[in-house]
Amino acid sequence: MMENYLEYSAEVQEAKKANKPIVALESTIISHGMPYPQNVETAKEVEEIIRKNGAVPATIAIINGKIKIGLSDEDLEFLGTSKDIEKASRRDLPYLIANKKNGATTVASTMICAQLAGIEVFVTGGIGGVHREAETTMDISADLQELAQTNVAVICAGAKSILDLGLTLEYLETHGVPVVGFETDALPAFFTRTSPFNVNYRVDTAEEAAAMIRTKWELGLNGGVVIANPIPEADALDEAFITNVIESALREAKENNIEGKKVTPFLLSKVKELTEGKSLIANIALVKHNAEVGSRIAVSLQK
Ligand code: PSU
Ligand code: MN
Repeated sequence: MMENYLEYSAEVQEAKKANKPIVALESTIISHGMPYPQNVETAKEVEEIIRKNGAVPATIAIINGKIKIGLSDEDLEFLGTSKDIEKASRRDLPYLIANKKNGATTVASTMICAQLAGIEVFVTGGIGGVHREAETTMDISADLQELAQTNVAVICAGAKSILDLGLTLEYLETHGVPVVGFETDALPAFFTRTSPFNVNYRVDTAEEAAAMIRTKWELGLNGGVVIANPIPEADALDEAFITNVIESALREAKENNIEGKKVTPFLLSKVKELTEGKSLIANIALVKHNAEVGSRIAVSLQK
């Protein structure tokens, strides 16, 4: 049954047969997170980093109604250039797949597809979370609900402070999702290595991270683990600068009555515009760093 929905690249198919470590990658970051051509270039470089670290990359997207696990260069080019790729989260999957449409997968839907494909590790930039003023808008990313129930470890650089990071941690705690710092005690905030919050636990090696992830699932504690890996020092942005930028982006979103799934892309593109490209450089650097750490964790989990 599932074979009707899933389509593996030859590389991923081969890796599955040989029991090699596989790392899932999302595609919203390609279609909606970065401009062309940096989006496609970064996607390819990230895949290469994963290969160099002993794992096999599986970038995930919905193409012509198929859940593709592992993409060709043509697929990446298509996702990076086409204007009508839907942002596909959990609720969007059935419609897009039944109607043979195209969709770029978010953290939530990439986790779903990774689990369907038997992939345990997923590398991305930042996760969605509880938005500021969610107490009235109820805007909480489906990513958090997915982390509550789907058995995939997500390696990220924390979450952007366009969100309410405190409420995001509270939500994850309620749902039993451990937030683990990789070589850090502070919760990283995407562009910065720290935030006013701490992670729940700290690990200093890929082996420690893998042991904790394996233990969670062996105990039958379903759901994900967030591995928060701070942006490299040299690429981090100035905290006061990025705070100002984010405040302006939030103000503009409010003035324009942006809501629903448009909120996050709107804020991300405003941040990009207001930082004049600095955020893009930081974004690329942190994703590459996450790919390195994530593949080491995937290799360790496979042992
Ligand atoms: N945060 C980022 N970059 C991103 C996203 C979030 O810093 O690219 C994307 C991810 O795909 C994430 C999605 O899963 O946005 C969350 O969207 P929403 O808040 O609508 O759930
Ligand atoms: Mn939302």
